[in-house]
Amino acid sequence: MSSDATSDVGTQVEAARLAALAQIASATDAAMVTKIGSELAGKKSVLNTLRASLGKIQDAEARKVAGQLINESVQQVEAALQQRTAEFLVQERAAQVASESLDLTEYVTTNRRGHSHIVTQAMQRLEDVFIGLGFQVAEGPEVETDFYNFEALNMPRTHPARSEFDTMFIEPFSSEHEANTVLLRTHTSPVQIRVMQSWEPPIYAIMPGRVFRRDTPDATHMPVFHQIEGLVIDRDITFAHLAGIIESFTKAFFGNEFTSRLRPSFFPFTEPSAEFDIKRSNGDWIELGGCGMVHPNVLRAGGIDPDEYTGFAFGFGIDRMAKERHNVEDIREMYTNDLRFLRQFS
Ligand code: FA5
Repeated sequence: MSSDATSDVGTQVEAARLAALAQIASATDAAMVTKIGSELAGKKSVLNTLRASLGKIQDAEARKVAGQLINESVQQVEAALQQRTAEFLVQERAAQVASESLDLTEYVTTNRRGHSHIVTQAMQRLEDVFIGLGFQVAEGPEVETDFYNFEALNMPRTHPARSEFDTMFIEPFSSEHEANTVLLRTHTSPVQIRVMQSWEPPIYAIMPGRVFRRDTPDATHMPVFHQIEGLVIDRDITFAHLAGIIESFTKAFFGNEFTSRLRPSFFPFTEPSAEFDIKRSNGDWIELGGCGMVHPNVLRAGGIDPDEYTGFAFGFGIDRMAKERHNVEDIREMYTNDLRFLRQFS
């Protein structure tokens, strides 16, 4: 066959090569490239079937050239298939990584500053108010002895007032203590004794802290709650000083629309004793704590001469103060650790 046959085969190879490359270029994903791969470069592909027409070329040299042209074209198509597949794999991997990536900036944009718990805030505010009135802050242990929690506070073993404090006892740590004499303090009043024993009068002290009672939780009670104790020991201290401090404190802590009253009551460690109530101008009276003039027996237990010094003491429930200040319905809400509730008080 003539050079016509040669150029005919050459034209067809060139057309098949270009068509294959165009098809590869227009593939839209790796799966499609795989699918068209065998059609374009496999045994039954147009290019390979053109090998059958090589026999029509009589000139050996021309046949060889045409055969090489087919080989080169098949190689080119195979290379284009490989390259296209690699491109798609890179693209698909990038898309997968992008879709699976975690947008950590979300944490940054929604991050908030934490804040103290509503009861801690109340405690800090109470400290601020009393420090402003000239008081110093003292602390005592949560695990106490019978002596500090009861005995020194004028409640000897058989005193009926002990039953008002539903006490949690602790196994003594050492033989130094008898059974049923180590306990979780039921109030902050034992710190009064510790302060009197270690400070010289005049004493103007507040003693905040956690206290424990076997109380069933309800809207106004928790088995673990907080109190702030106050103690003033000086010369010529009278009940009028106590009433004055309580009213100043009420206005400073709760605001000017609140007022306080003292109602006669009984505590073994104070005489006379009173209950301290507060009221918002349009609300009901709420009991916040007890107070009174320090009993002479308590002064003696603290090493202070009752003929030389007098004093007053008070003990308020901090949780109830926080509850009233923020109009919280139920004291238990403050301890469920529900962030939606707690975040209201930042
Ligand atoms: C006392 O604990 C006396 N130590 C207070 C005191 C101190 C009187 C100094 C005189 C001189 P009482 O048991 O009433 O008193 O408790 C005082 C306050 O603690 C209560 O008025 C109340 O506000 C709060 N409180 C008592 N029990 C609970 C409880 N279970 N949960 C939350 N708050 C309580």
